[in-house]
Amino acid sequence: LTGARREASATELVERLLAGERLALARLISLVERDAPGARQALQCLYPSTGRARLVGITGPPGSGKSTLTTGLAQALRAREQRVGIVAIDPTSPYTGGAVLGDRVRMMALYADPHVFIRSMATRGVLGGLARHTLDVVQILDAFGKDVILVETVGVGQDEVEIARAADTTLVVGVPNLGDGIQAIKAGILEIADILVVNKADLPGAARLVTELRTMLHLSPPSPAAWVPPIQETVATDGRGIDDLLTQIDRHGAYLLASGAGAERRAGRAQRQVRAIVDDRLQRRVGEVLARADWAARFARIAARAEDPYAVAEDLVSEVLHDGD
Ligand SMILES: Nc1nc2c(ncn2[C@@H]2O[C@H](COP(=O)(O)OP(=O)(O)OP(=O)(O)O)[C@@H](O)[C@H]2O)c(=O)[nH]1
Ligand SMILES: [Mg+2]
Repeated sequence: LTGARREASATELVERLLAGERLALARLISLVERDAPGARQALQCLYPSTGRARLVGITGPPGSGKSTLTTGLAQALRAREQRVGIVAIDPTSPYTGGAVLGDRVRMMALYADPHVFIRSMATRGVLGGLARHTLDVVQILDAFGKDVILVETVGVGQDEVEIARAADTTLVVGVPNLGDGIQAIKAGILEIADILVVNKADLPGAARLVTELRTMLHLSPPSPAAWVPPIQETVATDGRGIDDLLTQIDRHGAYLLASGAGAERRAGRAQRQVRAIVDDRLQRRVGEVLARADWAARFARIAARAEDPYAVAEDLVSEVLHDGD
């Protein structure tokens, strides 16, 4: 009975969300983040209403100015009357405090705007994959009617790279004189950059970083070669370069459309999403099967060399696959 009631409420939330109710949006996101009952059904209901928003990933080393840049981009997009969603995968989110006053003032203006929706997601305590949850939240914002969704991640972990890979356009943000800045950019995230942003261009060393990045692009040309990532200098704190950055994002969007690379990218995203859902369900199933006490004895037998782990794993797999739900 409670199950049925919950289902009805998820369906009702979906209806209210599609009617444009912000409160329903926030509640549905919470539902999905908690993996609450009805969440999957709600996402399924929403799916036909998604696919219109442009997903822009903003990644880079800690403190490079991603949040400030995201704020600036959101403001510039609002000036073009675009509806904006922001998802910050951020252990120390300046959106929720901790930011210096100047940053906070800029963000408060965004918070007051009814056409901007900001969600910070904690990296810890997330059940299942962070990447999967982020994509779910993005889908909800998409269905709600956001034109552009900006996703900020610290470009360090595998989850973050995974999220960046899911974007239509990925910005990799570097800053001059970070010491290991160029290293951080090189370490696997340069290859996912559609646009390289040299932020804090007001600081000395910006021109040098631009030169270094240009050299790196020459040494390892991107594939597909049809798109060479432009390098855009910005000063996120005063808005310099933001409009040009937006122009580059538009250029990349046009390239994705004209070349067919966009459709390919989205199919790749769909494949990873399906795999993530399957992985998640299998993990749960394995957990459920393992929770039965009889496995403990078998593990002890493996330790005593009375059985081998391969045979036990085989039995576990067949139980996971054949045991009814
Ligand atoms: N000088 C200068 N400072 C900047 C610029 N952009 C951002 N900052 C400052 O750099 C600091 C970090 O900015 P954030 O936007 O929080 O950086 P972040 O990359 O989001 O940081 P994390 O989310 O913690 O990784 C803040 O104090 C900003 O005011 C810039 O263009 N020039
Ligand atoms: Mg940040």
